[in-house]
Amino acid sequence: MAIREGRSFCRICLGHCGMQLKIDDETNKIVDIRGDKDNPLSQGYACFKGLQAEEAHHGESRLLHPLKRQPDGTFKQIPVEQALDEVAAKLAAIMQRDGPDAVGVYFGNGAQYNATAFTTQASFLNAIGSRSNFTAFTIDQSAKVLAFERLGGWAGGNLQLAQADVILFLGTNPLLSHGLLGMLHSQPTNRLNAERARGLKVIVIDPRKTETATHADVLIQPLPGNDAFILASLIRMVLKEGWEDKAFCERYVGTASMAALREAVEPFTEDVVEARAKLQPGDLRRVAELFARDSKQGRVYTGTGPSMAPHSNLMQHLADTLNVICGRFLRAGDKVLGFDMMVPSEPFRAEVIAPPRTSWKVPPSRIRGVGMIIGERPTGTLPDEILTPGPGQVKCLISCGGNLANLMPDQQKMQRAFDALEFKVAVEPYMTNTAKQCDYIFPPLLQYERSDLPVSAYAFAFFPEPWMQYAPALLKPPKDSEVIEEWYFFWALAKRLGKTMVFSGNTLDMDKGPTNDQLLAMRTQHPLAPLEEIKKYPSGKIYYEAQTTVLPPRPEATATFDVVPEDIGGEIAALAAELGATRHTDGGQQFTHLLSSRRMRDFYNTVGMFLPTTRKRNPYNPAFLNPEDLAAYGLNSGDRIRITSDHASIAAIVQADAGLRRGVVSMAHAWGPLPGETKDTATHGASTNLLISIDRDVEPLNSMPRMSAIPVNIARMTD
Ligand SMILES: Nc1nc2c(c(=O)[nH]1)N[C@H]1C(S)=C(S)[C@@H](COP(=O)(O)OP(=O)(O)OC[C@H]3O[C@@H](n4cnc5c(=O)[nH]c(N)nc54)[C@H](O)[C@@H]3O)O[C@H]1N2
Ligand SMILES: Nc1nc2c(c(=O)[nH]1)N[C@H]1C(S)=C(S)[C@@H](COP(=O)(O)OP(=O)(O)OC[C@H]3O[C@@H](n4cnc5c(=O)[nH]c(N)nc54)[C@H](O)[C@@H]3O)O[C@H]1N2
Ligand code: SF4
Ligand SMILES: [Mo]
Repeated sequence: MAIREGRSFCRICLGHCGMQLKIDDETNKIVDIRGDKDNPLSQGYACFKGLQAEEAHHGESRLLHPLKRQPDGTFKQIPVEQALDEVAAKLAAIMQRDGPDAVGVYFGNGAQYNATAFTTQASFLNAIGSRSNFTAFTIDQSAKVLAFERLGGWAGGNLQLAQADVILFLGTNPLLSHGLLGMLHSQPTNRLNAERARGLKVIVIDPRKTETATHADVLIQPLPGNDAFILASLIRMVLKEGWEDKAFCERYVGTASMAALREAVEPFTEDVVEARAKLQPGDLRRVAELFARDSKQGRVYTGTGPSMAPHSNLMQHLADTLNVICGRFLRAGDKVLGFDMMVPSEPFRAEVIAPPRTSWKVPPSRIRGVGMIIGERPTGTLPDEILTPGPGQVKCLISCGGNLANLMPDQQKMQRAFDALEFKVAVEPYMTNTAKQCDYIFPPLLQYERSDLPVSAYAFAFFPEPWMQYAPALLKPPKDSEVIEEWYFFWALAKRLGKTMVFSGNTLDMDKGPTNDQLLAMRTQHPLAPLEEIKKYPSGKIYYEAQTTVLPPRPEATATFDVVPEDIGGEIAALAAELGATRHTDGGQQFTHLLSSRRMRDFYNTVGMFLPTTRKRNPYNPAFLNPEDLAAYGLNSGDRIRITSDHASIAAIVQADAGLRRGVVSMAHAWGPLPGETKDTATHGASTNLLISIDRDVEPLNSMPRMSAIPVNIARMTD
C-alpha cells in the first residue's frame, strides 16, 4: 500500500472545515479522513457528515458514467461526448422553436460550494440568452436581499461575533446547521462557548429549545409564524423606552422616518403579541432589555425558520430595522475582522448604501408579477413557469446539484411540472428522485477529486476572518469512470451551441477549454492572495495583514435607511389587522397544530440519503412533539400519526421532544418517495413538502412558499 497524505477542506456546507486525508495511491481511495488541526479556522473540527467522504466517493450508489433514458424507462450508459452532442442538439431545437427562455437551469446546493461551478450556470444562460435561472437561494432566504433592497445597507463591513455583546438568534440553529453566515460556521459550539466566556449574551427565539438554545441567557418559545409581530413589538418597546441609539438614528435614519416607524408599530403592544404567539407574559420585555437596554453592540440574526413562515419579507425588514435603530453596525475606527479574500475590498466606510430596489426595476415575471432577485427568477415560480403556456414557458430543465423532486414545496405540483417538461437533464452523482426522471444524467467529479477554493459571492464575509485555502485534487477520477466537472458540462454545451461564455469577467476560449486551476486563478483577484500564493499554505492561511478599519463617512454620503417606505407601511398595517386572530385557520378550516421546519444533524437536505452508515443512524425523519401533546393523543415515540393540512395528508412517526413547545409539530423536509409512490415511512420517511400549496400560500415579491408554521391536524394511525 502506498499511502499518501493530503490537506483539503470539506465543501458540503458553509463550515468549510479543514480536512486531513490519507489516500491509498494503488486503489485511488480515501482510507482515512479527519479534521485538520493545522487549519487556522476550523482547528481540527469536522462533523459526522464530512467524515462520510469515503462512502460518498467510493460507495456503490455513486453514478460513474453518463446515462441516457431508454424508451422503456431504463437507463443505458452512454459516452460523455456523445451525450453532450445529443443534449446540445435537443437544446438547439427547443430554442429555435420556443426561444432561449424555454431552457432553464436549477442550480442547487450540491454545486454551490464549488468555485468553478458557481456562476457557470448563469454564464451559460447569459450566453444562450435565457432568463430562466433558478437556484436554491430563492427558496431559502431571499428575504435578506429584498430587505436590503428596501431598507438599504451598511458600507462599513460585517460585524463579527468577537465584536458583539449580544446575539439574538431568531429561528436559526447554527450549532446544528453551521448555517449562520460568516459567524458560526465551523466548530460552532467551541466558538460560542469561547465568546460566552468573554461575556457574550445569547438570546434565542425558537419554538424548540435547540442545540443553540442550550447556551441561551434568554430563550423564548413562541408558536412559529409570529416573528414579524414579535419584531414589531420589540421595536415598539425599544422606542417607547428610549433604548434606541438616538444619535445613530438621527444621522442615518432621520426624524420623519423615525416618527413614521413609531406610528406604524404602535398597535403591536406586548400583551397582544404575547397572547398571539402564546408566549409567557414578560417574555418580550426580557428580550428587549437584554438586547437593547443592557447591550451596546450585537445583532439579530434570522434563519430559515422565520424565512419560511408567513410574512417572511416583512419579518426580515423588521429584524434589520431593529438592528438599525439600535445602531448595531461597525463604526468609523472599528476593525473589520472578516471579509472576502477572493476580491479586492472596497474601502469600508460608515455610510448607508441607499436602497437599490433593483428587483423592482426589472419587467415583472408572467407568474404572479414577481421580479428577479439578483438576476434570478424565484424558484417558487418554477412549477408555474413550466406549466403555464405562452412565450417564455420553460420546456427543458437542467438540474445541477439540486433535488427539486423532494425539495420543492407543493411536491405534487412540482411532479406535474416534471411530467410536463419536454426534456430534463441532471448533473448529479446519485440516482435521486430528480435524477431518475431525467432524460440524461451526467455524474460529476466529487469534492476530493477536483481542485477548489472557498465560497465567494458578492464580496460577502462568509468567514469570521479573511481565510483562504487551495484544495488540490487529491484523488483521481474513479478508474474507468466518465465523470465531469460542472463547468465543463456548461462550457461543452455552449461550445456546441456556438456560444461564448464569460467566467469571472474573462471571456473563455471556446475551442480549447480552460483547466479547473485556470478558472480558479481567474477568481482569485485579491492582490495579496493570487492562486500561486494561496497554494503555499496547505492548511490555509488567515490574511491578518489585510484586515483594516472602517473609515468615516464622506461628506457627500447622505443616504439614509428607509425604515418605513410606502409598501412596508402597507404591510405593517395589514399585519396589525391580523393581530386578533389566534386560531390556526386555513381555507376556512380550523387546525390544532403548526408544523415547523427544522434540519437534521446527519444530512444536508437530501445529501447523505445514499450513504448506508448515515441511513442506518437515521432511517426516517421523525415528527417531533412535546410529550404532553403525545400523551393527549395517547401516543408514544415510534407510533404513527397522520398529519393533515388543507392541502394533503402524510403518515409520519412521532418522537418525543421535551424541549419543543406544545402545539407544534417539528419536522425536517427532504424525505419521502415521489408523489404516487408507496414506500414505508419507517424506511423512507415522509415529505412535508406534500402539505404545502404554492398556488395560495406564497409571499408577494419572491413567491416564497410557506414552509413553516403550516396549520395541521394530527391523528393517531391504527393501521
Ligand atoms: N419543506 C421544506 N422545503 C425546503 C426547505 C425546508 O426547510 N423545508 N429548505 C429549502 C432550502 S433552505 C434549500 S437551500 C433547498 C435545497 O434544495 P436543493 O439544493 O435542491 O437540495 P439538496 O438536497 O441540498 O440538493 C443537493 C444535491 O446535490 C447533489 N450533489 C452532491 N454533491 C454534488 C456535487 O459535487 N456536484 C453536483 N452536481 N451535485 C452534487 C446531491 O446528491 C443532491 O441531490 O430546499 C428547500 N426546500
Ligand atoms: N445538518 C444540517 N445542516 C444544514 C442543513 C441540513 O439540512 N442539515 N441545511 C443547510 C441549509 S440549506 C440551510 S439554508 C441552513 C439553515 O440553517 P438554519 O436557519 O440555522 O436552519 P435550522 O437548523 O433548521 O434552524 C431553523 C430554526 O428555526 C426554528 N423555526 C421554525 N419555524 C420558526 C418560526 O416560525 N419562527 C422562529 N422564530 N423559529 C422557527 C426551528 O425550530 C429551527 O430551530 O442550514 C444548512 N445546514
Ligand atoms: S460542518 Fe460538517 S459538512 Fe459542514 S463543512 Fe464541516 S465537516 Fe463538512
Ligand atoms: Mo438552504
